[in-house]
Amino acid sequence: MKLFYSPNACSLAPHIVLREIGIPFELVKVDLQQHLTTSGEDFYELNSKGQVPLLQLDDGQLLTEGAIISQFLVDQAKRDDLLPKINTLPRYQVLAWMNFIASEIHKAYSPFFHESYGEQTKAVFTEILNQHYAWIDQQLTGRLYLTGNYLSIADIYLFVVTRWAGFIGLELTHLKYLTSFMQRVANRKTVQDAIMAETE
Ligand SMILES: N[C@@H](CCC(=O)N[C@@H](CS)C(=O)NCC(=O)O)C(=O)O
Repeated sequence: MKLFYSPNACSLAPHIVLREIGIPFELVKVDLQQHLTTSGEDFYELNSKGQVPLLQLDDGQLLTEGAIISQFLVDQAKRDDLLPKINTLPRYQVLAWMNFIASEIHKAYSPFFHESYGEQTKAVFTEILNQHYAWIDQQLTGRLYLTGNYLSIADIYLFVVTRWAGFIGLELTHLKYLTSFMQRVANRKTVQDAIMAETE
């Protein structure tokens, strides 16, 4: 399998998942300014959305959308610790978090990464992110991870997008449950290896 990624982008989430399930994979770096891979391929030819992550299977089939790529990977690996079995409520509780993170958190960072958004828009999204993170901090009270005491793909996704708070100067250290959650996930070897591999 090949994972097309950009350093520290949302593609880090399926990258960490690949390391958690321990299957062989290849990383292909994409320059998101030029939309070119390191070998000079036009990335739009592979993914007409122009976005990472993109997963390419050994037979050439392609899958986009990070939240879905993570589900596909853990299902393939039968890792129901990272995403519980189909037809059980805990699975849909993890998926509810995945959807919340994708729709409410991930995209709320967009104004900070595109120059066309003005300061007023950034202020609005700072407020939105602060409200969501205060709520997430409450949800983490008395538990190690979002849905209990075991890591799931939702925790990995939340970790990846919440790292961006540091890049945009969003102060979250007053949220003590969220802060210890971030540290807990950051301490995992798979996470450290993935971040290191992306910075090489
Ligand atoms: N809905 C997509 C969004 C992916 C996305 O926003 N990717 C960003 C990096 S985090 C990207 O590739 N941006 C470059 C572009 O849109 O041209 C997903 O969840 O996978």
